[in-house]
Amino acid sequence: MYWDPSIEKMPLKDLKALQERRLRALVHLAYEYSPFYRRRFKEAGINPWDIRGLEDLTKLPFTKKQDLRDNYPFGMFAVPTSQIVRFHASSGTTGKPTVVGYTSNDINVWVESLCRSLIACGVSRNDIMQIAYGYGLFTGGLGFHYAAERLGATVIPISAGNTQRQIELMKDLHTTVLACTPSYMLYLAEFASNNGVDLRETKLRMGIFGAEPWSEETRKRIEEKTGIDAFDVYGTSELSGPLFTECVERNGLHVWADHFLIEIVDENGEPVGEGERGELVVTTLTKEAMPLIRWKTGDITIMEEEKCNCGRTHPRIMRILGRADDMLIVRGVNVFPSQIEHVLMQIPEVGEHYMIILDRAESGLDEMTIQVELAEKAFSDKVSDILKLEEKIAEKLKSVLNVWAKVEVVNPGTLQRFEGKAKRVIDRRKI
Ligand code: DLL
Repeated sequence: MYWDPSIEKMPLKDLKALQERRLRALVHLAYEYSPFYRRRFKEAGINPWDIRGLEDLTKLPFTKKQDLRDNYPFGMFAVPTSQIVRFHASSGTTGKPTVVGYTSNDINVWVESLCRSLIACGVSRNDIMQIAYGYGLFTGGLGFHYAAERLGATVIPISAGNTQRQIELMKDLHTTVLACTPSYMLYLAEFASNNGVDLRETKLRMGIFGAEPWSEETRKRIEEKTGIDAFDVYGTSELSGPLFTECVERNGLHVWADHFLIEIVDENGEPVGEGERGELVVTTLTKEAMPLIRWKTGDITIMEEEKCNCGRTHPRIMRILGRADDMLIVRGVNVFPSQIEHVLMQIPEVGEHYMIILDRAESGLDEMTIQVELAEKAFSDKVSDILKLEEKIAEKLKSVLNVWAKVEVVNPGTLQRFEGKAKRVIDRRKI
């Protein structure tokens, strides 16, 4: 099923031509109406007329998170506030907040893009979608809300938290699709099981999980425990909010190339080779209020341009490994938390919840401690069993990722649970 087959299956040649036209219009608009980009272009010695085709894209400078912070709140906008119909904002927990504005057309593009994605992963107007992403300044709740309504599905706008109520409504209102972070899904499934509710006996058939990195192994665990199909969804507030999901083929997330032009670059900003991993850079081709040119998302992924078996021609990005700045460097070894998760979830005795703690030892070396919960079914109070398991996990981490970690196995239910984005890394090295 497609939302708009003429666009989703557009021949690649036509799609590229459309992108070129839109890119040319974008640079002219940005130069004309965005004081930020006019300044940027002048500093880089670029005239909008220099950008004639996609091959000229790399002449343009990158836009970075710091640019949004430096120009907070309105300095990145290309329209007067009278044309803005909504703001979303980041909480600013990792620095100064950032704000994103939307014209009515921007909202429309966002909603239509997510509608395409929802249809691609199998949501239909017959579905009842429980939206357990946070509503408010975070884009998750409202983003899914408007798209699901536009699709004609039934929305339960419950927002995140209040887990008991989530389960009650899920049963009573016959929820078929749940949208929330993967960490919240894990918590919800655990809560249900601790309260004698078998999610397999409800009407829930699929989940759309994102807003944070999660591994393929966690997908398997969620599916095994709950009997649902779990899909990945990616987006960032700067690009609008949740936007791209996997299709039923589940071999990457389709990026709607008529609105978003993507590149993958290495740490020096140079394009990586085909199929190589790097940072996702996005140019918004149609955003009006806050257009972004070569926006460095910070997210690490791989691009796939082959046409998908589902018939869609738009490129795909593979599951996000993590943010470049979330990469841990422990004793010279680089590792993403999602890679650690992937290894942990392959060990049946390990539960779904874990924490990574980084310390600096007196010797000056970095030390990583990984706390994992024992899986319910593996429960043992024999110290020797626990010690053996800790050793087994540490060995597996060493052999697969080459990282050395001290492993602490703790009882089920003891580590923190998360309703929104999980914070599983505590870095005490900087304190
Ligand atoms: O998290 C938008 C969103 C809402 C996406 C609901 C999906 C579902 P921000 O709060 O601006 O926006 O955070 C964006 O979250 O740069 C990634 O680092 C991370 N992220 C989002 N989706 C995924 C995903 C929303 N599927 C930041 N896998 C991004 C891994 C993800 N990381």
